[in-house]
Amino acid sequence: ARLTPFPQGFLWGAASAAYQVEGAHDADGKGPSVWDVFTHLPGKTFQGSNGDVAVDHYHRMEEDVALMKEMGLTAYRFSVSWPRIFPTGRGEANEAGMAFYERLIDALIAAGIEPVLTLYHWDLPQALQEEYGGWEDRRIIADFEHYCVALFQRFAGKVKYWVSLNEQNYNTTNAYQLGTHPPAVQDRKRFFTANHHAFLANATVIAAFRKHVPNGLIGPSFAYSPAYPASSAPADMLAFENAEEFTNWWWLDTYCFGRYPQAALAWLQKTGEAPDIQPGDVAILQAGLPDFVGVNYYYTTTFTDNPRDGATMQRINTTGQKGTTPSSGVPGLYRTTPNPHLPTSNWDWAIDPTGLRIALRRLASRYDLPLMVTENGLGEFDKLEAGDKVHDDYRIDYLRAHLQACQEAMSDGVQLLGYCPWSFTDILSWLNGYQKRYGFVYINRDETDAKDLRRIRKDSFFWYQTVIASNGQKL
Ligand code: GCO
Repeated sequence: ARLTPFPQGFLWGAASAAYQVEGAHDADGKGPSVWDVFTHLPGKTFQGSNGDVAVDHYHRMEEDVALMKEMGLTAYRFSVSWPRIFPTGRGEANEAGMAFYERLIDALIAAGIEPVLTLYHWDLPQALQEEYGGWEDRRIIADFEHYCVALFQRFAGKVKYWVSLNEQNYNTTNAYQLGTHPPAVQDRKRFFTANHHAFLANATVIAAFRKHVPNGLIGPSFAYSPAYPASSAPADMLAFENAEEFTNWWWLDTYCFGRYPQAALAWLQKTGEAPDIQPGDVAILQAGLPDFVGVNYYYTTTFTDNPRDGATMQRINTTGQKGTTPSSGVPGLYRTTPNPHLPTSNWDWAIDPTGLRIALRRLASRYDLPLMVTENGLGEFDKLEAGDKVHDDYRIDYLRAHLQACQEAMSDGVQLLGYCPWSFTDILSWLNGYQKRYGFVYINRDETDAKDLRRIRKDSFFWYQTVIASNGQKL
C-alpha cells in the first residue's frame, strides 16, 4: 500500500512530566504537591521510590536540551509544576519557578525545538488538597484558572502548543476508584464529582486561553485505550459499547462536544453516582472546546460481559511480573479480559500498533479535530552494558511499528500534528520506581540510590535521530 509521507513541519517530539523528571522538590520556593507527600507515605510506591531528586532535570536542563538538539527533536512536551509557580496553590506567582520554565522554553526555542507545554500533569499543590479537597470542590476551578492565566500571560508569545489536563481519566481512576494515586480514595460518587470539576476547569481555562493566547492551540491529553470486544457475541458487543462509552467517551465527548454521553449519564443517574450538574455547567463546557486532542496511546483493552455480581475495579500490576494483572470492570456493564491475539510487555500491557491506527481514526472521525500523539512508548527493564551501551532493540521495534501506524492513519485521512513518544530521558514511573524505563536517554540511577545520574544515549536515541533526519522516511 502506498503511504502518505510525513508532512513537512510534522512535530518530531518526545515527552516528560515535571514530577517524573525535575527533582529539586523544594528548591527556589517550590511548595509540596500531593505527589511529594504521597510518595513518602509507607508502601505506596515500588521500594518507596519518589521524585525528590528524580533525574534532576531541574539542575541539568541545559545538558538535557543539548541532547534533544543532538537527537534532532523538533518538539518537546513537558509539564509545569503548579506548586513551583504557586507554592500554596494561588496568590502571588513565585518568580523563581517562572524563571526556570522561561529558561527551559528559551533554550528549546534557541535549539529549534517547539515547546509543547502541559499545564497539569497531576502535581496538585498539597495546600489545595488540604484546604478544600482539591478536585472535589468547585473552588478548584478558579484556582486552576488563576494558575493557567499566569502562564498564558507569561508565555503567550513563545509557546504555541498547550496541553490542558494530562490523562484526567487515568489519574482520577487511580485516585478515586483504585486508590493508587493521591488522595487514594475508592468511591465512585467522589470519582464522578472530581471529574466534573476537572471538566469545568478544563473548559474554563480553554475559554481564557482564547483571550490570552489567540494564536495558540490547546487541547487535553487523553489516555486512550480503544476498546475491543472479546467476541462477536451480542453480550460482548454490548460490553464493548458500554466500555467505550464509560471509559473513553465519558471524557472525550465532554471535552469535544461539551456534554456527557447519553447512555452512561442515564445509567449513573439511576445508580446515584452521576455528578451534580448545576445550571450553567453545560454552557461552561461548551464555551471551552479544544483545538486538538492529545492522544496518549499505550495499549488496547478487550472487554467481555460482566454479570451483576462480577468483577469491580482492581489494583493495577506494579510488580513487573507478567500475568499478574487481575481483570477489572463494572458489574452489569463490562469487564476486561486478556486478548489472545496480542503479546504483552513485562507490565502486562498489550502491544498493539494496529490499535493506534484504530485509535487515531476513531477519534478523528468522531470529533473531526486534528490529533497529536502526546505519548506512546514502551516501559521496560533496560540493561546498561559495558562501555555505556543500552541495546533497546525492543523499544525501537515498538516505536517503529507505532510510527508506521501513525503513517497509516494519516493515509486514512487523519490530521496528525506530531508524535511525542514517552519519554525523552528515563523518568520516575509514578508507582513503579526507576526500574520501568521509557527513555531514549538512560539515566544512571536506581530506586533509592541517585548515583551519578549520568546521561547515556540508548540505541533508540540513534535510531530516532535517523528517523527525524529523514522526516520519517527511514523508519
Ligand atoms: C508510568 C506511566 C507514566 C505515564 C505518564 C502519563 O509508568 O508511571 O507510564 O509514565 O505514562 O505520566 O501521562
